[in-house]
Amino acid sequence: MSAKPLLSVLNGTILPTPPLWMMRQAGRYLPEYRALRATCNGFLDLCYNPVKACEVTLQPIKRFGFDGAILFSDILVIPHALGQGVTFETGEGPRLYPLCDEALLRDLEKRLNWSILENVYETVSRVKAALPPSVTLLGFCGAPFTVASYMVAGKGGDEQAAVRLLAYRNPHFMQRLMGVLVEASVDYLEGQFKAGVDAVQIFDSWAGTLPYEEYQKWCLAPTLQIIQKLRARIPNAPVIYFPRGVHQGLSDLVSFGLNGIGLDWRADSRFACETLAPHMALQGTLDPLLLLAGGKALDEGVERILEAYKGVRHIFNLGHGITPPTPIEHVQQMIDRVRKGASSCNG
Ligand code: 1CP
Repeated sequence: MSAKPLLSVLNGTILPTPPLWMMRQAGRYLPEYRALRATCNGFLDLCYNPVKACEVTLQPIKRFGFDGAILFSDILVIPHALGQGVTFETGEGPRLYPLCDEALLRDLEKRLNWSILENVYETVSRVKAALPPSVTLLGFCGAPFTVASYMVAGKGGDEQAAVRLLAYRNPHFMQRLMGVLVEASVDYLEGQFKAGVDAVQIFDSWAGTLPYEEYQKWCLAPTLQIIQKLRARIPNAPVIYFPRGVHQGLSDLVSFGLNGIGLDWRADSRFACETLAPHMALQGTLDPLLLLAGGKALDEGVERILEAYKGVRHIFNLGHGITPPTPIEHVQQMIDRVRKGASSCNG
């Protein structure tokens, strides 16, 4: 067996016990995260502090022994590095200076704050040096549509109406914004690979808000460009794509050369195993609310997923990020359930 089970599943191996990590595994449900967070001025300060960001990345690995460590950062460091004003207000989520005209878009093309990302690459190097060799280090970025949705609205929520409206009213502007974000994302992911990540995930958290044709135009096309341009620089770079809320348009992805697809908690496992699994690893799909609920419902939910994805390349994960009120005992319960009998199966 490969030294890194998660990476080997991404590269084609079927394992009897799926490797496991959790979206948002470094975050507010962990007391050690909250303690370290309290020592920082703001959330972005933490993202750009390689010593602290490294420590936060390692926290869930030390506590739970996950098979994957995801770099601690945020999808909104890209707009910030391009020069857009970004702040995080406690309890309110991100706030950005809304991108509303050509002049602001031209400013972004200058990448005025780009060198700040060197801090993120340094975090990657530090994590790489500290991780056990069996743990896969995951980098990430937001997909252009999802990042643009925050850049245009200035915040999250509301089914991201502002960016959808912009795409209808001014597709030319939207196309230019996508171009800026594709180039920025490729450079950013290349920097992460050069600093030591083993694979990357592209988060398209708002992809499911679009009608099918718009999803093809604003989610699939730019994401495919990122993958192709990235692999021209980092051959065979392993990539996972997470188009949250997309169901009808998933089969389009079979020709993308993806290593993995992130499925949310509503995914149809039979469709995924029949149509997608021959082409890529399937990642997911536990409902984060089942993890919050715990008890027998959680045990049964985990068992259903293990059964549904038995015999295909599967990476156990949630269908979206863990919620802050989730008790850590529930996380341990989930892990124990997934790994029961693992020593006799995975060697
Ligand atoms: O003060 C805090 O601690 C703020 C909470 C927080 C955390 C822990 C935010 C603000 N971001 C993060 C870390 C983060 N964000 C990671 C780290 C690694 C890990 O998973 O452990 C990652 C991968 C992200 C990615 C991210 N940020 C996404 C994509 C995934 C998803 O959840 O859909 C999105 C949409 C964001 C934007 C964002 N950043 C933070 C918040 C609260 C939000 C969401 C706002 C909204 O609901 O629209």
